[in-house]
Amino acid sequence: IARKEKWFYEAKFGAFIHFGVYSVLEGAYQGKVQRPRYAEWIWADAKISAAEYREVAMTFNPVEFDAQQWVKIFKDNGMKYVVITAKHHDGFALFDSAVSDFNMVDATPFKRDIIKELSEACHRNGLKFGVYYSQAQDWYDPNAPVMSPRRTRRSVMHPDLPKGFRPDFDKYLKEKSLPQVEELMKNYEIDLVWFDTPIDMTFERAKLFTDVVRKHRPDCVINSRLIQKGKNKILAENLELFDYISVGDKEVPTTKLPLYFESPDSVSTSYGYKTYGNHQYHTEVEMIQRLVHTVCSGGNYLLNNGPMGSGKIDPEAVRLYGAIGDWLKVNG
Ligand code: JFZ
Repeated sequence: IARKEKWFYEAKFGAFIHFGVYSVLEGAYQGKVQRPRYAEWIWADAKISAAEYREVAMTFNPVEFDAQQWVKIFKDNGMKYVVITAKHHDGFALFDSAVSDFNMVDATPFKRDIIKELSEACHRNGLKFGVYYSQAQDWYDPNAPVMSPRRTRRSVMHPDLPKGFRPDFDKYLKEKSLPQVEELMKNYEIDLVWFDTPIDMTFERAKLFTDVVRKHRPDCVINSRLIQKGKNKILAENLELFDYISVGDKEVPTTKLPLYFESPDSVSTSYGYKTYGNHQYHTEVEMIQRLVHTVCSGGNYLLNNGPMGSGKIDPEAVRLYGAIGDWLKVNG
């Protein structure tokens, strides 16, 4: 049966990209070095305020960004699809958004629509194009839920909030998250949407996203992190909401799952580009083993790179992708 997910089942290997304002900071802010965590979490971890983070956005000017060149690297090394952070937890949109001006066109000197350029380059080269969208966490919007108050204090991120502020998650969903997902679906050719960290996502809330996606792009593939945590205990009542299962990072499931799966991983210990703190790249042997293990267990391997704030792809990621690509050319 020709199902809409057929291309996804056959893809096996894709490129994940974490790119945003945090790429400029490389895991440190004003001498505060981020230790083990992911560089894309720097706003929360270095206790930056929204006003300060907006200042950082003003320095985000990736003049070396070249969609065609990025796509060539992915394609030459056997990757069949690309998933990029259209909006991560920091609330910054990499696309031209009328819903929030905290976006690439309105809040940075670069003013170009990264999502438009990259989606077009992917399709020109026969790759599928997907967007990561943080549907629940959004540090820029005080109405969005935070992971845990200990990790991410709303009052630190938004020092001007009135005392006793009561966040209204449904207001955030209605005014930002859902309209931005709708913008993405209407204005770009999107083949896959990658939701993440489903804090407080009930079935009813998740259904609103599924409906918006399927209304505009019935063939768009949706991942399980819309509502399920990155674990493999999938609730039967949620199966109608998504098309495939994103398992935990670097994980290969050992139990039979009710749907096709994808395992996300990164070339290093961070997703966003990082040079400070305890930061290490994996070896090419580790990467090839994980790719083989994942694909032989019946899933897709989604391997992340974090481009530099300049827009240049991390040379070490290029080298590791190249090593995998070379291996695939002989053994694939
Ligand atoms: C999430 C994000 O918080 C992170 O910044 C990155 O985007 C990553 C791909 O996704 O982090 C997670 C979420 C779930 C798991 C691990 C990291 N998990 O279930 O193993």
